[in-house]
Amino acid sequence: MGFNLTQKIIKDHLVEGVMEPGLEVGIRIDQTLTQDSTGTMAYLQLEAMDIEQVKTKLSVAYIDHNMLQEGFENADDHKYIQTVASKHGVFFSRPGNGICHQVHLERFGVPGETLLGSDSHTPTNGGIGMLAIGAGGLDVAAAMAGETYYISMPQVVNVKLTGKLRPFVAAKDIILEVLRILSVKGGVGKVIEYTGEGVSQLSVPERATITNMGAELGATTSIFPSDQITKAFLEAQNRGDIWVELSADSDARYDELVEIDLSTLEPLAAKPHSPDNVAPVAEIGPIKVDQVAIGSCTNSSYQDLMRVATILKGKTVDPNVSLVISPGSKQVLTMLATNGALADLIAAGARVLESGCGPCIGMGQAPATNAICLRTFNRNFKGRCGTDSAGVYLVSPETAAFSALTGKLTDPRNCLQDITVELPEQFLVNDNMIIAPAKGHDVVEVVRGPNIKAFPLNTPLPATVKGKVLIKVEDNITTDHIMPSNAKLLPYRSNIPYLAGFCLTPCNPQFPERAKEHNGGIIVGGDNYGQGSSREHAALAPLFLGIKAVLTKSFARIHKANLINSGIVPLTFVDPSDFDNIQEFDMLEIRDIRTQIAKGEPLVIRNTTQQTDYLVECNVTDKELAMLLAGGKINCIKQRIS
Ligand code: MIC
Ligand code: SF4
Repeated sequence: MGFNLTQKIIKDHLVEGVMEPGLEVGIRIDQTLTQDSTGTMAYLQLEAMDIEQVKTKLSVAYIDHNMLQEGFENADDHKYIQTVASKHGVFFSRPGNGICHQVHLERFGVPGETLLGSDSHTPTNGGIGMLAIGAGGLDVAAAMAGETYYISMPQVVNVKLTGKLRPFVAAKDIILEVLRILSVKGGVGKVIEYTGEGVSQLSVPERATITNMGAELGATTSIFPSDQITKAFLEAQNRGDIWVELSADSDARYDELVEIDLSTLEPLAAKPHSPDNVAPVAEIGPIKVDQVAIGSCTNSSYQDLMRVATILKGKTVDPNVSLVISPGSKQVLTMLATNGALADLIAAGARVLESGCGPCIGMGQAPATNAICLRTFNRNFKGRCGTDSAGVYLVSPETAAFSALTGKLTDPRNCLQDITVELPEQFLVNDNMIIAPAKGHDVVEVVRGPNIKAFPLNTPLPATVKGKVLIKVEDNITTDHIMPSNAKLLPYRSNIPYLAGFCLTPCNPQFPERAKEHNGGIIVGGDNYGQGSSREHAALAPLFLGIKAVLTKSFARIHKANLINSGIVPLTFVDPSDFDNIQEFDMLEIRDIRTQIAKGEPLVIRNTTQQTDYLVECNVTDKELAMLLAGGKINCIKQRIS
């Protein structure tokens, strides 16, 4: 039996373990990326590991999230990242150069290699056949230090694309269809691999739109083969020399098959407030729109924005719509400026922002009260745009652009206009905003602003864990709920004591106070707890507040890893209906927890308030167990070194 592409790349990078789904495998990481909002923490952790130069083939530090500089904090963090990167052998992509995933795809990604990034949308580079995985900053720091990265060997889902997309149906509609079929937790423990004749119609940026939003499935990653289209893209980026042909063997085995006939797809939208709440644009109907935002690592490529410019050329945005456009990279923006498309966008009334994440992470452009927004982004969680009462619909750039003109959600198929945009044979390549690291560790002094505070470290797991249920939350709680991010909070990503004051406040504004009052405690959650971003702040803030364990029906992958890295015990109900019996403020006690979790069998939690017991599981690997016992990954690494 042959191998699928995922198995081939894992096999090529296997350091430890057996490639059986669910078993732990250790893989070598070739490249890492960080961005600024997770990067400060990652580099503080790298410094704590005491290594002079990173051990990867390539590591890049991007500045793309914290671009508003209302005070000194963001600019200080940029300086810190620039200097710490230079000192440790990491390339630095300056603010203005673009969104990490887009720039990495253009300038650094290599088919067949592994990439670990401190951002959940790292799988974007699966668009050129990389095994690209999102992780918490500490895991990325460890990979930079040369440590093996451990994952559970994923199941591999074959998404077979047949048929041909009809005009005005976009790559975004393909991934929205996958989300409709599999849901936001359908990808947990899986890699989504795209095959079939439909693949050959998709350009690399279109493939990257699909792998990018695979993050919303909760998948470990998503990947496309590396073929002639990949070759042409890399050649157009002056990087043809790194191309290799990669695909699954013809007799490859997959764990699941999803078939999508592209010719049956129509323009889709994910309705508020979840990326899997998908319906056809035609069925939702012409709802009035207040804001249209085009950009983000999902849909801000040259091809995307050229299509938008073609639609807007010579027209004017509806008087009741605010249209904002954030180009994905300096390469994209410069090319639009050079060929005149930027002038078309500006003339039509678009508000053009600098290249970066911008409104996608609430860095400005918060919409009006009760606004309806169309965004080409990947997440529409409640409040993420900066306005709690707003409703965000996720759509393709084509749907967004036509709707910006009409002021209503508009099915682009109704607008008879040719918007074919081919990829250029040559992109405009100018890497002058990427700074190579210094030659030598000692020549650089790391600059630290006053906003950078020490990160919290846990203590070894005690014999008994006891604490009150401080909060009980429903299914699909996101890291945006656990550790909200917006223009006001992002500047404090290197200041956990400050951020902790906002932990879980979208669910209950009293939570931080409660945690302080009760000297910490336990969080109870539903299914898919911690979906969304890779931010380890969603574990570090609870750690700072004294959270000892999180008990849920199930966890999202990266958040569970971040809890373990912080020494917070992740527990799941054996019988999910026990969730209904627990009340906030119940006192839970797990006796002899160290021995109980080491046995790998279900353990008993005593609810001393209600005088009942629950059976729960602590589903962790041996390595993760060692981290929990030691009080987190850093303590574990320190123990090993000493
Ligand atoms: C996001 O899209 O939520 C972010 C902001 O890019 C996060 C990273 C972060 O919280 O800094 C992600 O996706 O991992
Ligand atoms: Fe940036 Fe948004 Fe992409 Fe996150 S999802 S990396 S905030 S553009």
